[in-house]
Amino acid sequence: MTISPTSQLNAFAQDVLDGLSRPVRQLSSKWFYDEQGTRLFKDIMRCPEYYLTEAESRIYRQCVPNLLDALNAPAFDLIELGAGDGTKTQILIEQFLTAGVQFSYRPIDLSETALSELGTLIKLRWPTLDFNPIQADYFEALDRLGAATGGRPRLVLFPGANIGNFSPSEAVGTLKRLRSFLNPGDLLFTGFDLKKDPGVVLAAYNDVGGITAAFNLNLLARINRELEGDFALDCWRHWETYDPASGAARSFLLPVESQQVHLRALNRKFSFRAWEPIAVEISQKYNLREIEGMADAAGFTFLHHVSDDRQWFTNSLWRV
Ligand code: AVJ
Repeated sequence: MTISPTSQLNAFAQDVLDGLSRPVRQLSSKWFYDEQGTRLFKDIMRCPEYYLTEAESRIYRQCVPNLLDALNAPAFDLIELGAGDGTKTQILIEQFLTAGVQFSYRPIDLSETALSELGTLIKLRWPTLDFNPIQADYFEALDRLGAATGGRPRLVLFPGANIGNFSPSEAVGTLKRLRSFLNPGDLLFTGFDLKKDPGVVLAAYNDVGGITAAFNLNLLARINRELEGDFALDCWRHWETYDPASGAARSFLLPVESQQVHLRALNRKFSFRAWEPIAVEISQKYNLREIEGMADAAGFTFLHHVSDDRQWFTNSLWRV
């Protein structure tokens, strides 16, 4: 099942219109992941500065006994919110299979590119695995999955600090809503990036190779491609900030000179003053205590954290 391309295009167009019409312009980071954006994000994951992927992989190599213990069932459904190319998830799948538990795998992602690559990989490596990807928004997908699980508990993975793309209050709202789709006994295993040396965080979103800059600028390129825009890409710069008090890393796109942008497909023009920012992404960092508070605020029971040795990243296990 996939959403029809037109409804996705309309959602994108609507979001761009709304975001660019605000007093402080804003574009949602969820639109980063078209074909080029998906490729650029894979390059980010290989940047030496981008520590998150490796940290979570190390956690995935050691957490499976904890997960199986908490599940305490011979069979379960593995649901993944924002699966991407599933490289890390394969570490878990391998171990689940070795442990001899029965499970289905339902990765959810907005990126068609990521899901089709993931599908190719899974079918090659584990042809008999019960695998069924859903290309949609998290909640649209959960809605389609419905409540019936035949008594099998669900293990929901929310990996990669994807939750960091919400502000703390939006994150609690999202987690509450997520909980409303789950049954008592279901588990949620969420990746959170932790507060740390601000220099380390800033470098991760400001790599010297300029991959993150290209990734962010691709959003304007996507608007040019899909909405017939004429953003003068050479005039835009990537700017990253990190506030160690709130834990918010933020990305902005800034025009070095004033310009008018015409989105022909929408028949709309937008004027930008020089250096007038578009806010494009928040990557929120937390500490362990804040995460436990979020579990509580969202109505989950906190079980435990699995963190990497440096305490740079944690995956937190909660039960409904
Ligand atoms: C995929 C949301 C986890 O915020 O760290 C990486 C996306 N943006 N570099 C993050 C991202 C710039 C990433 N997440």
